[in-house]
Amino acid sequence: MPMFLSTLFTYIRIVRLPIVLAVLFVIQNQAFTYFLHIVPQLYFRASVVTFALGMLIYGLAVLLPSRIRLWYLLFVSLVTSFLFIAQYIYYTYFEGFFQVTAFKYASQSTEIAGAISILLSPVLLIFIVHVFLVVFVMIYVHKKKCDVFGISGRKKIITALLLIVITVSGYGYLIFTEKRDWGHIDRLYSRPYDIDSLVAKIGIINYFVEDAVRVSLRKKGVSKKEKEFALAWKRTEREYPYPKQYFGAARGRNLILIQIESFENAVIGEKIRGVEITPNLNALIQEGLYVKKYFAYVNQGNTADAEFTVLNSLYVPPTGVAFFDYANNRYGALPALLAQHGYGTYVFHGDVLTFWNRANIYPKLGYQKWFTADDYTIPRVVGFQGLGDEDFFLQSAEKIKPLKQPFMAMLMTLTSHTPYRIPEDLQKITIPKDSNLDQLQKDYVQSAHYADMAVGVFIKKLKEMKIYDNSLIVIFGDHGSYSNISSALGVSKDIPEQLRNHQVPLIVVAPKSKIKGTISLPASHLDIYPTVANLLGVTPPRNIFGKDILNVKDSAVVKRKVNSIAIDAILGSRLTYIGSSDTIFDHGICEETSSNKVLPVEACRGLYEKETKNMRASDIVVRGDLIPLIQKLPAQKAELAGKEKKGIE
Ligand code: GP9
Ligand code: MN
Repeated sequence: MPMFLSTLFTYIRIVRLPIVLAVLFVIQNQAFTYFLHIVPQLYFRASVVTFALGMLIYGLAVLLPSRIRLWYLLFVSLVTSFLFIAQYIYYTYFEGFFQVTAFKYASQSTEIAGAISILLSPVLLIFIVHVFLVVFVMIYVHKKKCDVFGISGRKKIITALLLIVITVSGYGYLIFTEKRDWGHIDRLYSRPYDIDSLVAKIGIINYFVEDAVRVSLRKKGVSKKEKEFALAWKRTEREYPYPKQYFGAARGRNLILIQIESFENAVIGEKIRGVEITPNLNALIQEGLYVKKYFAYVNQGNTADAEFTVLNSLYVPPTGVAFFDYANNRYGALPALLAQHGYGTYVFHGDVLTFWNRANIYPKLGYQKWFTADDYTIPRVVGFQGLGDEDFFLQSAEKIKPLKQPFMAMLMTLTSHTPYRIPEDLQKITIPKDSNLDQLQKDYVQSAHYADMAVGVFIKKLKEMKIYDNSLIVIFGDHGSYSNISSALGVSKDIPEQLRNHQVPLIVVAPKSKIKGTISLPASHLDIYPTVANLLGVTPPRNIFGKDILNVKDSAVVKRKVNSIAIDAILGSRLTYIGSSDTIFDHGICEETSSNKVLPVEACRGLYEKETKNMRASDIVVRGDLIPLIQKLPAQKAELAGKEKKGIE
């Protein structure tokens, strides 16, 4: 045998236990993905990256002093074994992955404890086998008084270099494939969407490491000063004029929230060659209440941010994704409040439960049951994730039919998701050849028209099921379409540019009630919770940061810059503030909202400070997990009965 080969074999023999453990590590990860049916099944990529991690954590043993090498391997094996098993059981139970932030509540996980015996499966043995192997080697070494590694000097350096090469190549391969597939690596770390897909790519233990790193890097907790600030801000809050308008106007009704994907206000009321793009929503607007200056408040988490803000009336944090980073906070969300008032609380969405980490946060928001991808069949593939809105609504209606009333149902559509392409036979709008719309905008209009049709089908079903008249129906878009549709259709010119692409409709229908008309006060996702609670005759807790739009005279909507606390624009009912690029208040522009007349910037200082404080307090509450503390504040004092009652125009 040539010299270099024999050296190589000797070398492999020396480091064989860590290599065997690293290979086992890869097999265990494959088994994890396979038995839990995690899709997509990217076995090769996950194996390369898992091997890189396996070599790193087990290979390190070779570099350690001989007396602790095996003990180190035993320790690492026990840790990986624990993580595999814990994640396996957790996923089987919750359909999601355990997050590092949930450790603080580990002692309270009585829910899962009772079910553990049912969740134990022979598959779990695969995740322990390496511990037995290390123990066996330990006994063998002890008996034979030999050293399985016997490595020193130059070989240690080679080993260290080799470990670096393997690790860098493994993770390098991951980065390469990610860039090739998506053009960037944001989906791996800063913007992971679906944890199933992430785990499929990097393996479960890599995911756990990533999650731990993310948590440790994130600014956590709040200072005493910050806490005092948030509490003081909340204490200054005044109750709305009493008696409140429309309090209990929809008391005892079901609450049906319909969140339409990427649905912009720009298409509402618009026609193409005389054909309405949204005939069904236009009809609902006639029947109910329409908030015409309504804005989505989302950051990196898109749909999930809309859910977060609508259900909590909290700002999404300036960085990261609340559904990931604060999934284990304590909330006082709308579903939880309604559950306390005897409502059954349900959410319906055609995507998998791991998307946006919904599996972990839904129970914390107070949902009692969720219907997701597994609960639907896809008769034909339509648009994003395959489940067309019409099928989604038809199947959801069947699930709603037997529910005990009153219930809260949140339904979130999928079809009008980018890239907005739907099958040709479903494209029912004839767009003229000489239209100024580009292809993306044309596709968008078609998918918006389709989504509108699907809502119409659902409303018809609700009527047939005799649920419609006893419901409060709230329809809104989750966020903009990022297609510049509003400028293409030439609408929303009176809205500051910074907010134009974030304008979505808000329609509230309570059939056969006095809840009707158009509201011109600016409003946002933050305001649905308090407004709906008022209509249902339920007093919201103090942890909300939005306003009841039926009970305020003035209001404002803030647009923050992406991933920042800096204010881009504030649209107030009286004043509008446009932020400058250097984010210095004085460098911004202050205008009168009604006339666009430029005023001295000082005129906007009060508005700017109030909104900044409100956002800051909300951010502190989220970061510091302070909702229970806020809820302990004494009840608000009602302001004296307002003489002037601002009604619906
Ligand atoms: C994912 C779906 C779309 O489940 O709600 O999310 P988005 O990409 O808009 O955030
Ligand atoms: Mn969305």
